[in-house]
Amino acid sequence: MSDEVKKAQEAAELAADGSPPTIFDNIISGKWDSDKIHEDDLCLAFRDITPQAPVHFLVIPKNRDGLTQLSKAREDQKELLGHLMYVAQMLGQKECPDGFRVTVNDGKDGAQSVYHLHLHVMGGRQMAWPPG
Ligand code: DGP
Repeated sequence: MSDEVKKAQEAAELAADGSPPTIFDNIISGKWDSDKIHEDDLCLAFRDITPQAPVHFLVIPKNRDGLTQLSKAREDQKELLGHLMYVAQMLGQKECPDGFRVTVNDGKDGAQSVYHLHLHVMGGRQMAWPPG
C-alpha cells in the first residue's frame, strides 16, 4: 500500500469521528505559510506541498461549512462549488495554456487525506489516463 493510500485511510477514520479541523485551517488563518496564488472572499488557491506535476495547486473554500468532502455538498452550496471550478480554470489556463487536470479526491476509496474540500489543479506536463 502506498504512503498516500495509507494516509487517506487514516484520514477517513479521523473524519468519521466528527470532522476535526484540518491543516488547511492553519493555512487560511495564516498561521502556517503557504505559497498562495489567489485569494478572494470565497476561496484560496495555493501550491501543493507534494506536487505531482510541474504545476500543482489546490483551490479551497475559505469557509468549510460542512464541506469536508465533495459528497457532503448541499444544494445551497452550488454557487460556491461553481466559483471554485471557475477559479480553478482561470488559474489553470494562466499557468498551463496547453491544458490541465482538475481532480477532487473524495473519501477513503478516492484517496482523500485532508477533510476540507479542495480541487487539485495539475499541469505543465502530459498527463496520463487512466489515473491510478
Ligand atoms: P488529498 O489527498 O486529495 O486530500 O490532497 C491533500 C493535498 O494536500 C495533498 O496533495 C498534499 C496537500 N497538503 C497537505 N498538507 C499541506 C500543507 O501543509 N501545505 C500545502 N501547501 N499542501 C498540503
